[in-house]
Amino acid sequence: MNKSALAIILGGGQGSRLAPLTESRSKPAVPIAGKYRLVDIPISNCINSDIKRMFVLTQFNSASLNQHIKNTYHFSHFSTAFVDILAAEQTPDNPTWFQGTADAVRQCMQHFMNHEFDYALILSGDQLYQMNFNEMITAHEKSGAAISIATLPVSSKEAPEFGILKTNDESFITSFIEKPKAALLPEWTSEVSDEMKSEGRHYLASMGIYIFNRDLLVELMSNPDTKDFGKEIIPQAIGKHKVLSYQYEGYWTDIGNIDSFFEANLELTEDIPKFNLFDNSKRIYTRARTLPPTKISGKTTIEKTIMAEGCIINAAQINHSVIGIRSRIGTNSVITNSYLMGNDFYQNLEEISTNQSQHIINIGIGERCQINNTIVDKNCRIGNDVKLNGGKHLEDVNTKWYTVRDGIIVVKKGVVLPDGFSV
Ligand code: ADQ
Ligand code: ADP
Repeated sequence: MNKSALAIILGGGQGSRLAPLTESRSKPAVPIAGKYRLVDIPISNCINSDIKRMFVLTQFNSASLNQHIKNTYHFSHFSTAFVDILAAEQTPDNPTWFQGTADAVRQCMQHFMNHEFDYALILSGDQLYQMNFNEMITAHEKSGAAISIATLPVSSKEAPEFGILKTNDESFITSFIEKPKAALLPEWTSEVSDEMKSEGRHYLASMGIYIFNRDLLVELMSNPDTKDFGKEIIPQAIGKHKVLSYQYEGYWTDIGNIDSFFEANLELTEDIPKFNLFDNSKRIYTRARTLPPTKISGKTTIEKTIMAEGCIINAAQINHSVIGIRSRIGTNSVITNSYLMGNDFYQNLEEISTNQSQHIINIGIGERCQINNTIVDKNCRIGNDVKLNGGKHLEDVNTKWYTVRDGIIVVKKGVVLPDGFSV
């Protein structure tokens, strides 16, 4: 096990950009790819890099996050490995929630200081990527840097959403600007590889993945006025400390809003997805649930779809979709370009037939439904003949049952949509 690094995973602030998926759960617990949760990505990257001491910092500690971590990440009694959740606490000194990413780290420093480590590896909780952090730690050590930032070339369209930086010949960062306005961009181009140039990616962006030497982190965290890594800590460190840019060119995407979350999930259905769930050496771990195999009972046509375990499918057609654990889809229903998160439990046969006789809608998707460009959160009860047709023709709205963001319909967790409901 890598004993020099301690991982700190920033699990999320209010999570408003992923609402309504974060209305009833903390962001790290949001289900992705049909059977995982967001937090499984950084934790798996750490495990695959042999970094097995991890803290997950979250604004609120939901039952589902606790349950997931407790049931998933079991290490040997003979090792010092752990995954601990640290939620924002009100104490006499700190009456408020985390005020930003650096404030979150600051408020938890006493927990980190109980451990021996040379480097704090600070990670975001809402990114999809597979990265070996040891290569970054080696580059950090070799360069003699005090801070390293993983960086990636991006296009001018993406640049305003990121911290953008420039480096010298030795890859040390000479200047940094957090989320520059488009008008400022021409001053911020960097020399990038020919491949990146051909893709129009001329700007070096911070991936929000940092290594800090322990002593420097302690020093920087003693200043309570700095609340955020991107806005204050990093820009103020440039020129004062050696800050290395560790350039990465693999697949990496931010999944912090509904649009990018939806896209990243549906991209997993490509022939050769950029994010590879089928790689033995870079496994993504999650809870082992002992679910039954998925059963396809009807004459369902399935194309470009990933389907998790334990589903009962009678649908007519499923195309370009991600179908989560324990999903149930009724006859003649058509699911396209959608992510069904699935269900947390099965109803027993008695309950299903009692519900049917009393016209109560069962868990899952009913018969003759048409669902397109939609995310259906867990445990929803969708009646028969329901039509959910997301797309750019829809304006953003937020109702009791669903939200529309960027044309994507998000059906809220556990809602009941009556027969014939349509959007
Ligand atoms: P953003 O992603 O916009 O930019 P931020 O919103 O601070 O930065 O989030 C970083 C991570 O910390 C996310 O995983 C978020 O969920 C989490 N987080 C935010 N507030 C938190 C809080 N109060 N408590 C716990 N966790 C919290 C950052 C950098 C940019 C960089 C991009 C790359 O500031 O420079 O380019 O990441 O995505
Ligand atoms: P999420 O994180 O998706 O919001 P929850 O934490 O609320 O999910 O629920 C996850 C767990 O709760 C599952 O392991 C499931 O066993 C249990 N659960 C939730 N609702 C029910 C229910 N009505 N009956 C039985 N188990 C349930």
